[in-house]
Amino acid sequence: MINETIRQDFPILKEIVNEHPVVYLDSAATSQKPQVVIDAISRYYETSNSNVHRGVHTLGNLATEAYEGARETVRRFLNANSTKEVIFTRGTTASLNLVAQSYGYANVEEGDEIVITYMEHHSNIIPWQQLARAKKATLKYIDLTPEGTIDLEEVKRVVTPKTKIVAMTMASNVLGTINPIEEVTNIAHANGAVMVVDAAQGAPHMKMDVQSLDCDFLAFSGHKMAGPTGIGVLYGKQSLLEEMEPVEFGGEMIDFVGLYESTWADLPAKFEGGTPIIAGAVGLGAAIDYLENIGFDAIAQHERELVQYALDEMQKIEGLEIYGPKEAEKRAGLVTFNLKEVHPHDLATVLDMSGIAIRAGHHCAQPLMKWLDVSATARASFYIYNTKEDVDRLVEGLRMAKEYFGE
Ligand code: 7TS
Repeated sequence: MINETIRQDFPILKEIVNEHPVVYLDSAATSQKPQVVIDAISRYYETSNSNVHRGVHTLGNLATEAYEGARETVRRFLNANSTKEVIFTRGTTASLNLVAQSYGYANVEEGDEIVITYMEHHSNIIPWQQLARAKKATLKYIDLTPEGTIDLEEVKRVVTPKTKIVAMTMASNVLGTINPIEEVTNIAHANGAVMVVDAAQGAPHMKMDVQSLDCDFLAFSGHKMAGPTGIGVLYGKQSLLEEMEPVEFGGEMIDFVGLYESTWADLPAKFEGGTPIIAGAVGLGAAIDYLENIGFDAIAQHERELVQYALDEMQKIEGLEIYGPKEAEKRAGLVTFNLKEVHPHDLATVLDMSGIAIRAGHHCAQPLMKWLDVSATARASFYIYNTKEDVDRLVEGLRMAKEYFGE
């Protein structure tokens, strides 16, 4: 169960910010890291650091074991069939770009369609815009219901036999909405399209199962799930990855290099050109172990309770508008809002004076801001270490800000 002891695992939560104990409510941007993850990275550098896959000396073997062990941990977390389906990348953005540049460029042709939604993060929009432009394909958007959810009838209307790729976020980093990925995947497949899942806001909060989702690709970042920055994952079905071309060429990813042409290594090395992110993978493996030890059901339950409490308390503040579904069950652990007449940047600055860290801006989702008809919003996002007291501090801070701005 989630309790006070979890907070003790995160050294940064003891920091004082502007003379107040920090209240960190920006985990959707990046989560904090528990001591076990920090230690796993230090221990790797202290005891096993070397380059991987060189297979001659002992440290090299230890580093390879640590790196490939982390890949097995990710495979288990995703319930993927094989570690060949787990590609380490720099993060969600790199993973999605890899799919667009490799699978997309080889399979999308003039007149084809790529389908996304209005609630995507820029990193699940721009790679597809670029691909559509290069291939003279059409980029189409699935509209949202007024409460900011996906309606499967709308998905069926927009996805057609011309659609080659459907790309959708598992959970919105602004609305919080959790999307029906399995059902959308079925619609994509019925039309002969592949399904790409942006799990940046899913993987930190819920158990993944790529086999039951049946998605073709799935991307996530380590740093949003208690792991370090600079490491992420692209899951892809083996049959698709086998036929795809690499996008980064150099060391590690080759089989044979001739003067004028070369052949590629087997999966997953084919997509991991250059010295890989070894310490990052080790840290991600430790983070997954840590989260699994708490249990993803307990994590989801804790976040639902916090979001419900936050929704209830925040709705009592006059002039405060909350975006996205109003029921906690439909949401990941975040609340996005605006306080009437107060710019979210000013709000975030005033809260920071009390040690409360929230995010303000367009959250890398400008098309969604347009859909919401706002230029920016404020967002409080929760993770395993947040408590009802944090929500109370936020609500108190919002009330103070309201007074401060004379509302
Ligand atoms: N997709 C979603 C849904 C995201 O929320 C983010 C990051 C990304 C992709 C990109 O992940 P990256 O690790 O490659 O950067 N979202 C946020 C956010 O909401 N605030 O800062 C980053």
